[in-house]
Amino acid sequence: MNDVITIGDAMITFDPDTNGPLRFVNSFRRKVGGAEFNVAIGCARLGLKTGWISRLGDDEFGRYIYNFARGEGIDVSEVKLMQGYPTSINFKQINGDGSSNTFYYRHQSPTLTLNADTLNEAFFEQAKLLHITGVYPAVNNQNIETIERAIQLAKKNNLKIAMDPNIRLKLWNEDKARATLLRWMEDVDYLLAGIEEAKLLFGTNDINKLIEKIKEYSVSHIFIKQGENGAILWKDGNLFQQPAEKNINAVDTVGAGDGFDAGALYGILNNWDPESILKFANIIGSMVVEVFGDNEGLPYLKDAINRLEDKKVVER
Ligand code: KDG
Repeated sequence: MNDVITIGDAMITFDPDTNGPLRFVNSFRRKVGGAEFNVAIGCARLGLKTGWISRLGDDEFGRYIYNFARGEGIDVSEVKLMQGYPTSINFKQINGDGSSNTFYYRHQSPTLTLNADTLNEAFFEQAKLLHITGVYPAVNNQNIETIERAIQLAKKNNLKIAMDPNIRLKLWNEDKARATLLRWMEDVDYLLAGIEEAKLLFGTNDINKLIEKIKEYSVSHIFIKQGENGAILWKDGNLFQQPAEKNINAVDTVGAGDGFDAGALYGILNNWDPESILKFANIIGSMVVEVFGDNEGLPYLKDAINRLEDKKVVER
């Protein structure tokens, strides 16, 4: 039985060796990215049984991602390598101020061969929680239908549903993102939103007003990620706050939100109290930004607990 299952389009991510406009970058490091995939890796490293539904190209990059996922212990029984569809790729640009831009090459994604009819219900019957994000449905229209079917299957089989809006305006416009994601809110149990995404969806970034609006849906846990301002969690009528971790040496902020999600899902599935969930999620997010790449910094459970307890580790 999987604790967490997710659906996503993973990509080969090319990380630049130097900062600044990509036209001046001559060398890249080949890594793997994809919002849902990152969450799957994060969950698996923490020890959750994790399954991933996807399609990859039947090519060298597809094989690399498949083996990477398998090596992380992710259940890849619903991942297939498809001929005629190249594995998606993206290039990251790191700007002088540390922020990043992403350039996608994923319009003919192999996930076009995955649709509502090809989702395997048995995979949902054997799982506790479905994690969805706004990236997968933004890649193409068919993926919207696939996620809608996944939500139906999750509901039918009593899975909890977690959603991170992860709004990528390079892939769809604000109106479409808002209409689609709000339509799914009725079925969401755990919302994991960045503050800017919450504003785009609910029209305000005032925390109290936001909570009032989100409470209209049947969400049991509302997480708002505020980057350097920490994070909040609303649960059972109570609001919990956690400041951002201090003394973080951030080198690459991409993937922090996915790390936060993995930590939050781990805490929820282990019935932790809200304060511990928030603290843990924050710590996982901060560990991600200290390492280059979208998922390399995701810790194993022991490392995360050491960090949580501020334990000194013997290094030599
Ligand atoms: O959340 C991190 C992701 O942004 C990254 O891994 C790539 O899925 C990705 C995307 O579309 O931005």
